[in-house]
Amino acid sequence: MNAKFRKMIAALACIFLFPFTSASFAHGQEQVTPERARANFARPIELGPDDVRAFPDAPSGFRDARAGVPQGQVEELTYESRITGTLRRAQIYLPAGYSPDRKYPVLYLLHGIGGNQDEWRGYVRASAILDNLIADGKAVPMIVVMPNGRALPDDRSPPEGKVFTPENAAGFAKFERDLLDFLIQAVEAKYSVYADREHRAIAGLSMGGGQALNFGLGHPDTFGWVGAFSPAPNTRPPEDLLPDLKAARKQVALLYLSCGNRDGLISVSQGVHAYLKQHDIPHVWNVDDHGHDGDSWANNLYHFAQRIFR
Ligand code: FER
Repeated sequence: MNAKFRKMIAALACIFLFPFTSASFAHGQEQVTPERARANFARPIELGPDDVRAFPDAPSGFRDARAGVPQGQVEELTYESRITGTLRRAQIYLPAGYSPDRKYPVLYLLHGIGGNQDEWRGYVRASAILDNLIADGKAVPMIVVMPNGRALPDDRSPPEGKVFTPENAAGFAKFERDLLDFLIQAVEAKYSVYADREHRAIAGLSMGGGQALNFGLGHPDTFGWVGAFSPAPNTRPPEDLLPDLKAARKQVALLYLSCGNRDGLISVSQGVHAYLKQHDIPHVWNVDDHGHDGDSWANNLYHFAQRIFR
């Protein structure tokens, strides 16, 4: 092959492959389409020396209801949002023995691109995880708010084929103001909670993991504890996540990042970890042996919930 021809092939490869390179991927601003999402999930997984477990998986039964363990209560909160112009719904986990005579810290727990306010409770079984941890004294009694992170007038989970669309993804970005201006106020008006950054955590899975990083690190005065489990390509570029590195070093009580080593989206969190490491931002980086699935998210909620509010 002559040199000119080879150059032409290289140029063509650049044009066609550019949308799938980590540079554009990491920037998270790409159009969301089913094809792009498929390509993102199918990215080759390259593991580096840091991409290992920080913790073993949870002991078996950690997300099953256990005999003798008092169960928290899950109820629905409705709140008015001027972002969507609708009455919105969130699931609220109240720890066993919840009493308005005490004050509780609050974890905002966000779902994935196809999910809704029921995903953590249903698919992941977050309530049982919290019940068991709290009963064992391994987690502080806390309120867990599981909102619908798709801030659209119609916020139902889209039908198959409409999940990876720019419209659906836009709802997850709009949720930032819904959360900050409407949901938090509604939670703090109804429940007996502490209302400061030391007692507010935000975490999420996949699309919700990207939201937790974007909104949690973007609003350090609001959230002291941040967890991102398998964050999706909606994650802002690492250098935009933490514009004030000095403040971040001081302010973030816990920054917890995890992903499965079988998850095609792992390059998103690898990019965040590399940036945090480069800039000496203390964080947990837990790479477990799961995929983009509930086993990883349940295990990482188990570890994250034990490390917040203390
Ligand atoms: C993408 C692939 C996956 C994407 C989002 C996701 C924003 C989200 C996955 C999930 O929430 O499970 O390209 O683009």
